[in-house]
Amino acid sequence: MKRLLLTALSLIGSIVVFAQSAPKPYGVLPSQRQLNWQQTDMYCIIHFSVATYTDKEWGYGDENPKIFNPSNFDALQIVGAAKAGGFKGIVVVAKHHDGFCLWPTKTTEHNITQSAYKNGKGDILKEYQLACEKLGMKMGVYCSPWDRNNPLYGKPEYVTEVYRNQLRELYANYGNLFMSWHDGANGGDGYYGGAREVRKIDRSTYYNWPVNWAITRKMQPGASIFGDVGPDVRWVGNEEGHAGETYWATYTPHAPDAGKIPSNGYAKDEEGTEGTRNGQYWMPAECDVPLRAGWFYHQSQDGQSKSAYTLLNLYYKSVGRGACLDLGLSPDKSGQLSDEDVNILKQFGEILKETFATNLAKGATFKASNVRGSNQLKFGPANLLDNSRYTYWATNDDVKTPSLIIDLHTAKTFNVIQIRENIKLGQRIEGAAIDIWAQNDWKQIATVTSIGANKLIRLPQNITASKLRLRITASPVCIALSDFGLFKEPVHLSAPIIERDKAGNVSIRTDAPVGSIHYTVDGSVPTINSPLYESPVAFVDGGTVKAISFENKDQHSEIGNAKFGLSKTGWKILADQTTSNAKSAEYAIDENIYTNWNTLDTSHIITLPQSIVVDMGKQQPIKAFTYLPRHDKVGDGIVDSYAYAISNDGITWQTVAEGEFANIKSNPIEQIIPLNHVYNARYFKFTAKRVVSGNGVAVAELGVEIN
Ligand code: FUL
Repeated sequence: MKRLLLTALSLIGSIVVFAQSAPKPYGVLPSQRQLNWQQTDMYCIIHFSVATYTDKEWGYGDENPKIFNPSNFDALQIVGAAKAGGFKGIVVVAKHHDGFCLWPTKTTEHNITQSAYKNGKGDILKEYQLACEKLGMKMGVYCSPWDRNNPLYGKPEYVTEVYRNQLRELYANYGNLFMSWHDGANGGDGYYGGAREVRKIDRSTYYNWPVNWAITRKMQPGASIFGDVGPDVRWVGNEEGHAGETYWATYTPHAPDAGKIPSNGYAKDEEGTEGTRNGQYWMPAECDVPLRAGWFYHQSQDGQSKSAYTLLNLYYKSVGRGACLDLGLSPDKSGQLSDEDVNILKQFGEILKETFATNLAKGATFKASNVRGSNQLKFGPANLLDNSRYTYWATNDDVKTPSLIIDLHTAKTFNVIQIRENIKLGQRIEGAAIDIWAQNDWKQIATVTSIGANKLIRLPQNITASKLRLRITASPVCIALSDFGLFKEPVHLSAPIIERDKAGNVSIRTDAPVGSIHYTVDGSVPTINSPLYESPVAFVDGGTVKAISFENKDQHSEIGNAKFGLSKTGWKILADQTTSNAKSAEYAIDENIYTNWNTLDTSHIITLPQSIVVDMGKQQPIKAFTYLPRHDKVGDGIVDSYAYAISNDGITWQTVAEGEFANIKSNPIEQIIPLNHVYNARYFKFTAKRVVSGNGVAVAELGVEIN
């Protein structure tokens, strides 16, 4: 009888165990569409349009469609290069702010049918679609809401008759899209059918976004909608390609002005970098960053593309923090990516493949401090190694800080640790630590402050261990971890860092000791036969310096490069001609990117324009001028409309350039403005006509290029 009772009890016990239900989800959850987007990890956004031919970042809208005439457009080359880089999709910029449509639209004349490409019979979108289908890549579209060409822009009909129909055409004709990208740059000056004026819109109401999103949902239910306010995917708040080290997929967007409703182009974007713990929406971040300095191709940026290892670093800071990486590619005038860019993508793809080919934790045995309901099958730690993002190790409801011992059985050497949560149950964990067993004790090697869909910890050096411990240190609820991995990134020598001091001397260094450093100063590729770097080199006139380091003749770093203008030695500010704050004006020519000529004032109204006048000491053949905006992530004082004048006596002036610095708020990189010919002058005057925000001007550096 007793035995019978015991058997019955243990039977009931095991039923209870098996009946143990899954943990209750925590907070807001991802939709299936968002889960699909999350698994994309990396994709590329492609900017190629009339601005490619006018060498601009933002076309004004007055471009003649005839200039769009690629001799060799090759969607397969572009999509193939992205695929080789490990990217799983592309987002095609179908229409940028200039309004030119790369597909034969019925909504405006300003489209590819008016171009010389294929005698007006071309359709760039279709070519991308076919290439994506052939190569098994996803495709998305970017259709700029701001349209500097369209005469109706600013009126309600632009949204109802033009923009929405453009979306409808794109959604109807180019297959299943994985993303629809809605830019936040909205309203401003433009051609607008010849009006050439400034058109301001109310960003919160003009586009009536919920109506546009309903069109996307209806026609492309699988497409994740990107925007400053999502609703599926948010902007990370910078164009540098990184999310916060602490990163939440949940987000509550806020308007810049308290009490207002946030919208695309009207949000506190900087909050997107980390997101909001326990935010109102599941709205993970996309980290967008161009491979080149700008989004469109500019010959002047050849040789300046981000290296494969720079991309790798961004990969860890985006995908490795639980966001997705969107890398900008820029076909040149021929309609293809440059060899340089193709090679970088290939190298990046190879490093990723090599790094993540083998999970060194495979074959490990786990000992968890707690397994939910003791149900090893359903909630046990073996689920961490089965390559599924959604099977998981979970604990009992009251166990929020469990630990897990990972026995690798033999010593393994790794430098990357991966941890993932099953995000179908929300983002739960707020802190974890990793220890290794060394000299008979546990030694902590890393900590994290969030995990989410993916967390890659890139260790500063290789670690060799046969036993590890994962400790969850903070979580409001029980845990649901889906993956654990250990990987080994291959060794590499990092590219030399090239700098120049105020006296015009270039020095080259590396992060760690190397065998030798070789360099060139004429833009050519350095090899082991190039001059050996021994001490700083005078480089007063400027140009491009490239350098490479060697460990031995077979093992070398990638190439580091830097472009310098004319050295500023002996330059002076003409205080009597510089508008206010002449003292801080020195900072604009001190070769220090962290100090600014700053006239911002909160106590009284500063009226623009404001000018700064520089005496270069002697006449110089000015080919181009450069402007580096402030670098401290503050938008106030960044100049977006300028005039540039030259003089030989500091009294009579000739204006030789005038225009806008496009996209400078989101991507505050150095602007290089070539003059229409070489001017010999001793003085130059830079005039800020308009700033993106704030009361006054802030300029990090001004420079001149003479070769
Ligand atoms: C920005 C745009 O203004 C840039 O030109 C570029 O298209 C980038 C991806 O988004 O907001």
